[in-house]
Amino acid sequence: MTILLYDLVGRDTTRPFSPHCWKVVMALAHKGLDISTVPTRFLEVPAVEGGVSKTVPVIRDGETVVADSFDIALYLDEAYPDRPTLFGGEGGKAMARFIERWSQVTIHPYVTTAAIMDLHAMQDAENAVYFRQSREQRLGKRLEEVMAAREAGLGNFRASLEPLRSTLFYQPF
Ligand SMILES: N[C@@H](CCC(=O)N[C@@H](CS)C(=O)NCC(=O)O)C(=O)O
Repeated sequence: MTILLYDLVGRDTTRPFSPHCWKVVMALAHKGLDISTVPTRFLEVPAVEGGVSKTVPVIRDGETVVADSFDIALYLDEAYPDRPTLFGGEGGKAMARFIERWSQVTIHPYVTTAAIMDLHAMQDAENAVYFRQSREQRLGKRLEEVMAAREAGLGNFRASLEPLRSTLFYQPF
């Protein structure tokens, strides 16, 4: 059965931009499951599947609806044990959760602020207003000020990637 993925897009519906939705696309590909995407703009997220989540990704698999990229991965491994595994057991789940948290706490904040004006430019007029308001409220600054701090934050961000650089010494990815 085809799994439906609500995938975040801007003005260009062929260019989904949410890394959390990308993770689900990759998980579905790894498991060899068929996927059909529903291009979803920011302002459409609250109505997805009757308001099941404030964020995407959300999937529908038959009667089952699951939100949150990690929960979706857990669901896929449990629902499709005959397909290639995503976690390879409990140890893999714990390690994947650590990587997910590390990425959210260390990589995500800088990358999203560094790309903030590009993300804003990708939205249609209505969604651009929502994006600016919600992000400026969250960050306590104008988007232009967030953008202006990008260069100053680059050195620290590069240094924070050292665990990845050092891992690449031992293995290709
Ligand atoms: N923990 C969630 C985070 C998902 C998330 O933050 N999604 C963002 C897009 S990348 C979203 O839907 N934001 C809606 C909004 O800001 O209104 C997951 O991994 O699925």
